[in-house]
Amino acid sequence: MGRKLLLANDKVEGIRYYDVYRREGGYRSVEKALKTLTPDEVTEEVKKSGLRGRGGAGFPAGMKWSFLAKPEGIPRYLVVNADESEPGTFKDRYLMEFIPHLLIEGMIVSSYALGSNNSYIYIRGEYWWIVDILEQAINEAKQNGWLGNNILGTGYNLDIHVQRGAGAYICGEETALLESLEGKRGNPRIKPPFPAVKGLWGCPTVVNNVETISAVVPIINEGGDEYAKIGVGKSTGTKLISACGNINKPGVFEIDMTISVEEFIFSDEYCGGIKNGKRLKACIPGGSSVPILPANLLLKTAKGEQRMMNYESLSDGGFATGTMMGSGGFIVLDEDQCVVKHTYTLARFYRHESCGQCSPCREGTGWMEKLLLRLEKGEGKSSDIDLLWDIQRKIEGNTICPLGDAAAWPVAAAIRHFRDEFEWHVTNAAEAQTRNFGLAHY
Ligand code: L3W
Ligand code: SF4
Repeated sequence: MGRKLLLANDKVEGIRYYDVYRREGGYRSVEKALKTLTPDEVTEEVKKSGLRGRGGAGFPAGMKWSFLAKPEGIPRYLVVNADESEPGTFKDRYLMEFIPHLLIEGMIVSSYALGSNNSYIYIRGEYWWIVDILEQAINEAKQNGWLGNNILGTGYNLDIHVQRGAGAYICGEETALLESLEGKRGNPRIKPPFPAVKGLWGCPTVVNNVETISAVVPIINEGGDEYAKIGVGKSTGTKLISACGNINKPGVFEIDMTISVEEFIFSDEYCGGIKNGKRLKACIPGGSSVPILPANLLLKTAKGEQRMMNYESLSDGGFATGTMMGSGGFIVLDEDQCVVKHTYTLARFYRHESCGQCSPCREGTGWMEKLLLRLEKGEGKSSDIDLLWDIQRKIEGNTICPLGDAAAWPVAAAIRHFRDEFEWHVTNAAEAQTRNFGLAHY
């Protein structure tokens, strides 16, 4: 059983409410930070912890905080990215729905470190019921003196605002999110400038994921050095994984990044093995945007070592034989699943969610969807597979935001590792045409 830092008391009855959360030790990190540490010292603890952004990119959080520009007289903002829309990813929903005060507590400490007096939670519109939960938690925190003016008599002021998105995946990209928060269409901005220099309303802004900001609470309580001792290498602390697909125990798990992928899938403590006694075929371990891996490369790296559930091991071998930790949305496929169908389902999603600003993404995602549907229906040609490969290569690295890459990588990995399955749909067209060619569901 690994260490639990975020989900240590998620099963305690009533933990959603202030009294119980406080009784369980909640808001200690605010007392410690505001009363005994300077803002720079809080940032230093986060740096020492080695915490990496939990939204998908794994960028070091403390480093991002230290990039924040601090011009005199200009407000600074903390924006929490709660626009969790990555297929297969539902860990932030769990945190916000069941332990909302953990996020609020993390936001108070983080806002203090960054010098933000107005901080925002931008939440996925479909999580409408969680807006009420968060607003209730914010009100409770305010009534008990943790928000508002002169918090704990320190002279520090903070208000937290919740803003709902309107159902666009692209608003999870940090600059599209800021555009949307400003009341505009959620089109990604060209970076640089990064939000840390020019963010919300042109002011310096840190955008961090829900899980990242929640992790600041145990970092301050235990100290950055202690946090860094958990995990391995540059994968410090714990990571939430939302597991779904053909497994016995779908759900949200907290791991300390020292366990193997095999243990995660097959042990009863986590996924409990493959459903109905089937065999493991493949897995997309980091949310739909990261490359799919066949079972052999998933469980062992190309060097023959056990693949571990951490940033370094999952990406070992690059995209030729590895993948990414991403957002921790772990999608498991059994032997009956059709990779062409899954790839088509994802391509359809990215085509629908492309904002349309860049031609390679706008046009390429549409082309990929059409070709994949044609192949899936048994109406494709062998040359369609090469055409697909060519299109994804022309998207990758040629767009304003990572949605282009996110659309290209799953297609590239599916062809790289499962080309025979694509070929099967061409050479066995008559049989492919008799199969149900609807969408795959996770
Ligand atoms: C200041 C610099 N800041 C980088 C900051 C940057 C951002 C962070 C990471 O995409 C990935 C994407 C999805 N000065 C900086 C700097 N920064 N250099 O660091 O930046 P970046 O561009 O590497 O990534 P990103 O734009 O944050 C995130 C993948 O995650 N993904 C999607 C997840 C989706 C969800 C969701 O639905 N909630 O999490 C899954 O794997 O494809 O590659 O803050 O500003 N010099
Ligand atoms: Fe929009 Fe796609 Fe370009 Fe991102 S890559 S800005 S989603 S068109």
